Amino acid sequence: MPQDMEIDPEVLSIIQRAKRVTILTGAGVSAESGVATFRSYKEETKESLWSQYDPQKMASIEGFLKNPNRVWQWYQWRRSELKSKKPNDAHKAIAKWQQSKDQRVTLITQNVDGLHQAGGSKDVIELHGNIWSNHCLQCRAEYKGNTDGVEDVIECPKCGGQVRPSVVWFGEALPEKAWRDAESASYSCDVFLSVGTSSQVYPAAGLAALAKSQGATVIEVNPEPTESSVVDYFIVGRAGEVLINILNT
Ligand code: BJW
Ligand code: ZN
Repeated sequence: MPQDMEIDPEVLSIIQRAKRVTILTGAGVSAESGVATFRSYKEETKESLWSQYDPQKMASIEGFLKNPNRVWQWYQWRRSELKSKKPNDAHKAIAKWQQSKDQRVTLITQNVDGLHQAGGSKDVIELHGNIWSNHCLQCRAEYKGNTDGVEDVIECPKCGGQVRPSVVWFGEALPEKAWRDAESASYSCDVFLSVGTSSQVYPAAGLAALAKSQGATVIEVNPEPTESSVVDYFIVGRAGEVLINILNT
């Protein structure tokens, strides 16, 4: 989608009239920063994480308990990949939008990469945790030590348990406060904008339906059709280009 392409004026008008906008982002928002998605589309499929790694082995407590070092090393590799990544137009456009005086814009992300914060967003609701934090599996204490270059799982200094990345794996509950805030922002918005997510992973994927049940208009931004069945308007395009267009129109 070219930068100067017009988005359907009807959709733009709905977005502009909204007092409260809730944005849910997924891996597609970081794709333009060079971060691999989980279930990428078309030509990028080969590079997506789940096409190369088994989510059961890498992103579940069972996988971690079976082979903690393998999982730890995978996250260390992803951290080292992420170190050079910079926020892109999508992250920056959302951060700018959040500063609007006329609209209340709440950002919910499934991403763990911290790029929204690096792009200037504040009060980011992180549903799946943050890859830069670690905590003890046993006593849950945050581990604040430096993990740069650490190849094997660290022992918790408090209880001797295993230290793990503070992300949400399959089968695990989402952080309570983040989920509460996400539900309340979805309940109370006029427009729910779902950007760069395949809408396959629950409970995050259910927020759009929650918003719709309370009368919000659900708008999706994605270069590809998704699993979501509650979308009122679909904007085909990359996150950065579309969000800049929305903001500048
Ligand atoms: C672009 C673009 C560009 C490309 N611009 N777009 C039914 C109901 C409820 C739950 C379940 C259910 N069925 C099964 C479940 C369980 C499970 C689940 O949903 N599984 C499905 C896969 C079927 N859910 C869970 O297990 C969750 N927990 C849970 O349910 O707990 C229950 C419980 C309650 C109480 C006590 C105990 C338990 C937890 C889910 C955790 C997900 N974790 C991961 C890994 C995080 C850590 C890590 O990074 O390693 O989170 S999985 C992975 O998927 C990651 C993502 O946040 C998440 C979502 O992916 P996302 O963001 O949508 O990315 P992709 O790759 O799928 O899509 C990218 C999109 O971008 C594509 O559409 C592209 O087209 C697009 N794109 N370029 C815009 N430039
Ligand atoms: Zn501990």
